Amino acid sequence: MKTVVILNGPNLNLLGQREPATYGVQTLEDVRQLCTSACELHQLRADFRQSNHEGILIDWIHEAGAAQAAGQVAGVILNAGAYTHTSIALADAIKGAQVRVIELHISNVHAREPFRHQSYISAVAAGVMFGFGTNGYSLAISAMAQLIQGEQRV
Ligand code: CA2
Repeated sequence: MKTVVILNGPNLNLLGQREPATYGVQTLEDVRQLCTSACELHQLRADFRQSNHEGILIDWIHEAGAAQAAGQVAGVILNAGAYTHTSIALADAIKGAQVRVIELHISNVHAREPFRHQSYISAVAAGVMFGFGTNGYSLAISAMAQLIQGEQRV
């Protein structure tokens, strides 16, 4: 059974506590449980993490790349939070680790401030999911399952 690594960046620990109009009412713990259930439906395991620190996210991407190469990890679902719009280092890590990434945002970033329209992650991602609220995590897990389907048959 392969693992989907679900990485959440800065301030996402505040989910469900503030800004419900933008991010909904579910807490990060609710999202973790949603991801565990969605992974089970696809015979996958969820490894769900959050950090407010860019370097830690980079270390986790490297770790996921090595585990993907070893056949243990399907890929990463990455909500990099505001680092999406600023971090060349995260993009370099994804490219360097050769890890499969689905970029995810809870909100529709393109309906928000112009600075949120820029993403350094999109260019190195297999796909992007945004604007579906926290249900986007479940949709991204389905997308990840489909992405690796051909690979698993070989
Ligand atoms: O829509 C998303 O998922 C974002 O990645 C969330 C980031 C934001 O900087 C991106 O542009 C879009 C912000 C995460 C902060 O989350 C909070 C949740 C509740 C209260 C305060 C912040």
